[in-house]
Amino acid sequence: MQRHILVIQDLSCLGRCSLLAALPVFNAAGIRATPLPTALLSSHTGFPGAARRDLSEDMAAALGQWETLGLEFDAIHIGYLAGAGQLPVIERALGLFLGENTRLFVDPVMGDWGRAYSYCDGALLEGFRSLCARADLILPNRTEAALLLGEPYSKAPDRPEGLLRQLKALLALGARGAVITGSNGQSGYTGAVCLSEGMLSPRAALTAQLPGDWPGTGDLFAAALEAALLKGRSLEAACETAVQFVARCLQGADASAQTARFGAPFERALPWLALRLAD
Ligand code: PXL
Repeated sequence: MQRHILVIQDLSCLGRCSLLAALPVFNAAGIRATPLPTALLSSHTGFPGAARRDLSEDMAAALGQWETLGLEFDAIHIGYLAGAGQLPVIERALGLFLGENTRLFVDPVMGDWGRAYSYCDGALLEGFRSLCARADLILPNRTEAALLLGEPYSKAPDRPEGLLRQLKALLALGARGAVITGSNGQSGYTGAVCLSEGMLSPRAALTAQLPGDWPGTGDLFAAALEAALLKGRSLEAACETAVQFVARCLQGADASAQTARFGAPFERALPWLALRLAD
């Protein structure tokens, strides 16, 4: 049976992040992906002057129709929300579609490089904390992990003990698995560390840090990792595939700020991912 995922995050028209990145990745892996857009933006927020519309009402209307259609999902991904005001409609979506065999993936999109995005307030942080507590897997970056744990963001080079402690603390919040992504930009490496209830020890998947400040790499990473999990791979193997996929998206790409802000040229790495995740 073809796998089916409900992808709840924004549609940003320019900048190849969120839905624009996630849907092709799932599709290349042979997974059916149904979007529930949380917001419509003319571009991601790294461009000045992005026009932004909160789609809460449209989400409720879509759920009203979908409720009558007997839909089933193997997984639900929750990413960028328009704000804490959307938590009730997210709850409704989970009430309708989070079945016993549905995996919940939460990417608590709240900030990057040590700074919370301006739309992230205490209510959204609390909302993401409780969503994370119910998740099968959460995928915070280093900034978001610190926010979830109520810790200051550390600019110091990554230390394995520190990341392990954070992974364990994230599982203590209630999540059954956690992946911390990204790097502090100083070590020359980037990638992810993961731990789940079923693993004896944490695992790291690393790659050389490539130049450029690319929006959407977290969304590409999350989609590739979730696709691999839905294709039956272990968390450790899925992490490795997702790290390699993002590296292949960026290898040799023009990393000038003028180009990179339009997002990673992931299209050329999709055939590799499709082969890697073929049945
Ligand atoms: O990739 C995360 C993300 C998602 N959605 C919007 C964003 C960003 C990061 O800046 O601006 C609208």
